[in-house]
Amino acid sequence: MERTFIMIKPDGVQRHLTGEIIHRFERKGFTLVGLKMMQVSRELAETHYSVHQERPFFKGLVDFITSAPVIAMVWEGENVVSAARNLIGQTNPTTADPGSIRGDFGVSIGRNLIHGSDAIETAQTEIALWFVEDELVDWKPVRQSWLYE
Ligand code: DAT
Ligand code: MG
Repeated sequence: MERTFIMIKPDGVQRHLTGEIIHRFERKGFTLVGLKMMQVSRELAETHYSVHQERPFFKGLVDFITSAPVIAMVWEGENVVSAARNLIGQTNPTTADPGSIRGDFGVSIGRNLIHGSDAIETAQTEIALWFVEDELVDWKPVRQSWLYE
């Protein structure tokens, strides 16, 4: 089973979309294996977004992510990394498909509500960055045989 790192950004938390977002991942069929609310340090935000450090939006992005609490999560399921990116929608909410989280709730790229790992390797790195091993729970929901052949 694959795992991915998902973070509800400060705008998602402030707009009280936490339940709505978690609901979408649960209904889809994914399993929550880790969750915590936290105030992100500058150091963690800069490390998490280090691939973007030369981009003009980097400082604004780090300011934003550290401006108020976030919800950090790990979700599990078959192909969850790419499927979660589909649930989330394109980076810019203006062009994100209706039905996706960003398409349904966002209007600007700098306030796009949620982060999801972009590849299996990135997911492993991000999960290790945001969670320690004993914060993640191994469990098997009883519905599993109704989700997978
Ligand atoms: P994603 O979050 O879809 O993986 P990304 O990795 O390209 O997108 O960028 C990380 C975040 O940086 C993105 O969620 C919002 C912000 N961002 C990206 N491009 C931006 C831009 N042109 N202006 C402002 N913020 C931007
Ligand atoms: Mg990205």
